[in-house]
Amino acid sequence: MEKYYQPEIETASREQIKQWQDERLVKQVKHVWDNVPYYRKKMEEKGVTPDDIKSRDDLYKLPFLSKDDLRKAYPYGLLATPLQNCVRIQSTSGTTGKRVVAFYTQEDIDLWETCCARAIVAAGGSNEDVCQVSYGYGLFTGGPGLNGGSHKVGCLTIPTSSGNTERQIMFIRDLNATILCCTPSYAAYIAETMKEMGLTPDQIPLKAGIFGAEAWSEEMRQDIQNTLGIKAYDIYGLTELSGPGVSFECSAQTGMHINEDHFIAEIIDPETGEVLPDGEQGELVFTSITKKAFPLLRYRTRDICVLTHEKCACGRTHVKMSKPRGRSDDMLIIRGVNVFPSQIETVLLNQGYPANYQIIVDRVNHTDTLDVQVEMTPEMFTDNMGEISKRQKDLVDGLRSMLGLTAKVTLVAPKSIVRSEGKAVRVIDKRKI
Ligand code: DLL
Repeated sequence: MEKYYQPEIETASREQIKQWQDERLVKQVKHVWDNVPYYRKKMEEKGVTPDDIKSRDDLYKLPFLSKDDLRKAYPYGLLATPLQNCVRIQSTSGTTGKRVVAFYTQEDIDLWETCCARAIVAAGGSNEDVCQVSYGYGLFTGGPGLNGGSHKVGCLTIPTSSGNTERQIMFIRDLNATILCCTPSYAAYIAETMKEMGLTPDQIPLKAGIFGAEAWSEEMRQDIQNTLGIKAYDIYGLTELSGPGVSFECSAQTGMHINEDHFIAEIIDPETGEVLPDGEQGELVFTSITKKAFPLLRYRTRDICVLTHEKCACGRTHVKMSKPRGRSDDMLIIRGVNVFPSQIETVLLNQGYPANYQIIVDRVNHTDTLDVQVEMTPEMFTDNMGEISKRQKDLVDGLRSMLGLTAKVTLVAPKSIVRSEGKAVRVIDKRKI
């Protein structure tokens, strides 16, 4: 039987959800207008006042916020409550530019942790469980968010943070951890290490994993599930909106329910900004309707995905988003062709390779080059050159039919690609360096 952390909210009628969104949006717009001169100016430039926003149907009238706005307004420009009311900041890793600093009141932290608690319960967690949180703790939101959610559910929480893989495995085994929270790439690394230690899935107490913070393919999910003998659930979020738990997967494992009592989601055409209907792929835009300290309206995430209101078997009524294919700024344009690293990952895993790869893009004689370095499994490893070139050719063919582009593939020895304990760095784009 499906369990919910807050059944009355998670399975509320669509009318009820709309009513919450209408009321909360109207209040939030007023709160921002009164307290955030930066956004008020944007509204004035667009000729919109709080009186124009009577329900969520008017959302499209509001101006967008982008990462660029966050940089311009750094650090206090989007703060909507006095600093005395704030109790914490978290910050992004800054991989795509200057760090973003987000502020939280105690209530903001509470609602964030509640969202994470919903995710843990959806993954089968209860106060009987031991939840090991192997996301990084600190400025990154992964550790603190899932830690708080785990407390709320009443799990025994093991705050290992990331790194020190052998110690991770020791705790999982000695303290019978049943739920593991970390990035999918770190989960794959932990799984690989356990396999090398000769552990089989039935010797590992884990039953579920809550993995997110980076794009990962269905194939990678299968791999992790098989090696650890668990069900692997996706979780999504971003610092700007709170952190993990903006959306999470349920037992159906077919997309992530967005916590719509706190966040309104839209999909827009990234070129024109036009709102797209359900089922069309585009850029995800969020409006946070309950947060007080750092309430972003129509924030462009740059994540590309699809929304669906189709009925979910789990009984939750909140809209589902597909796995993001990665950020629009992760998308590589190679010889004019759009390429997402996750497409490359799908080809590799389908041909039996592990998710240990690196994508190197360069420009030689004015032409883009795509070099994919792929690690062989120990079973595949051979010095038979004929065998290696056949394997490489199969990968080149697979990539060509997935991407419509010829890549160079280099097979490398097991363990030669650096493992990730947090978000994996898969792409080196030398054109930008
Ligand atoms: O990664 C928050 C988080 C922590 C989510 C732990 C899930 C688990 P940021 O560091 O601000 O926050 O990065 C946010 O990561 O815009 C997406 O591009 C990407 N991302 C997050 N979750 C997923 C996911 C955290 N499940 C950015 N699938 C987002 C794909 C994801 N991409």
